[in-house]
Amino acid sequence: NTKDLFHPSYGVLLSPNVRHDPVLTTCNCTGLVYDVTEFLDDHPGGSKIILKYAGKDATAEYDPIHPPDAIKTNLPPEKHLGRVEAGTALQVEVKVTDQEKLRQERMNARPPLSEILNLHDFEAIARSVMPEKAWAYYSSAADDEITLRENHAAYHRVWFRPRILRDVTHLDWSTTILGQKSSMPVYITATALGKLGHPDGELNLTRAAAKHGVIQMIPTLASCSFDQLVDAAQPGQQQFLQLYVNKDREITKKFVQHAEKRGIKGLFITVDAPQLGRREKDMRMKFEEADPDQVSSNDKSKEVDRSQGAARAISSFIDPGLCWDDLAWFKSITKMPLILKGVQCWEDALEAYDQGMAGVVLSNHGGRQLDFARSGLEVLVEVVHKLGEKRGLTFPNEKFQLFVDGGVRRATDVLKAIALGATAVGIGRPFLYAFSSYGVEGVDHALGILRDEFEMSMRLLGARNLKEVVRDMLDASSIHQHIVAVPEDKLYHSNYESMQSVRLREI
Ligand code: 173
Repeated sequence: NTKDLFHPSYGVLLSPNVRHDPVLTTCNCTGLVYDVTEFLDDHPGGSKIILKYAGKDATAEYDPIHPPDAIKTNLPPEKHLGRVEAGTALQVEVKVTDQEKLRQERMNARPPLSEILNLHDFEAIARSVMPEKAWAYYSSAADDEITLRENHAAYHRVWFRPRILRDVTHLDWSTTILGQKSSMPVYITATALGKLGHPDGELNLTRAAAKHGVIQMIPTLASCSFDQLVDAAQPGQQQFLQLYVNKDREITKKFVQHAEKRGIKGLFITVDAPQLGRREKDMRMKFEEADPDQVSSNDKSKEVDRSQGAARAISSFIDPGLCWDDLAWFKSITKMPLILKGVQCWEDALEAYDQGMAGVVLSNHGGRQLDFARSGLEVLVEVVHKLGEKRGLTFPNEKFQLFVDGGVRRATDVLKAIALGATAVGIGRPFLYAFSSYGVEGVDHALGILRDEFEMSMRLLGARNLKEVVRDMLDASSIHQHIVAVPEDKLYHSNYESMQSVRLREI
């Protein structure tokens, strides 16, 4: 009896791919029903949210924040109650709000991709066309978002010293990252919950990365399952894995060894998130907040405070006890190159080198962790200097590779990091914005823009390949000055037309 399956105390219906169908007002009747009664207290996101959807189609809320294999992994087979016959399920009204209708209209008013000229443009469009919750989650950063802004601003304090009269007819900006070929010194860095922005989630990144010969770093908290993303890769396409370390090391061990078997070429262990930063924009969204009237939980201590935002709700498995002593264990369970992601000073970079890591990502997690952490670019300068002084290393270095992420929007930004000694640079949010507004074509276009920018910038810099992008091509003397005053050039300014972001067409 279908009605029993939907008894409000336990039935949760999950049906794939209903979320982005704007005309859908009832549940998809090929859906599956699960008894989650006994799982309630174990749900990392608390029981409230499950009870809110008990007896209803939970797919739309469930899908973006759980990988497809989450049910199989967490719920014993006897709790999989079965499939609902077409037409027999309770018809669950999914109201399309006025706000959602407006969003759809804005989506239809997107300019064609040919009008998207740079990575900033994707951000301007995504802001208007993404679901509000998704925008809040992706764009938010810690506290006052000072580090978020500094990440980009740091690039403005580094200037070029271009060289002239070199034959720049033929150019090559391809490189090798951890021994893997990449068409540019850029990789797609890990960002969680891709399906908040687009039904195909991180698959958009896998597909576009294949086309452009760039490497994708698969996030632990992808909306798509790890295997889905690996399966989607083309022959020869390489992927890295970003790892959040579980308090239960057996789970982590299994995941890491599975990743190695599946051909992952580098393990990026996140070390800057023993607790998630306060992303207030996301928190205010009160992600999936349960309706208090419908909640009948009498054990408040088991509840997760949902006002803490999407990320915090699903991050309780991350081990704040992770420490330097664990690195030997990682070396014992995998042969993949190990990279620490989220190193923020030369002392820790040196320790990582001494402990045999293959590299470090100088990163502050896109400004989403400790506010007033310095930019990766600034940290790069001190790391190159100090590791040279202490261990005689020169960069870029095959054996110990330096990566930077955060605030990168232009090929010129990337080239500054390369000239300072980085092997490659990670770009995250811009690709999320690209697929959230244009799907896989958006990411394809974004990578195409970067390619074009590399071509022009290398030619104008007088560098025919990345080996020729050297420290002497930069003036980075202001990098440690967090505010640089420049005398205002009044004549110049009076002639200067302020820049505009790309705009929606008339609605
Ligand atoms: O930055 C993040 O939002 C992030 O890394 C994360 C961590 C835990 C859960 C979801 C996202």
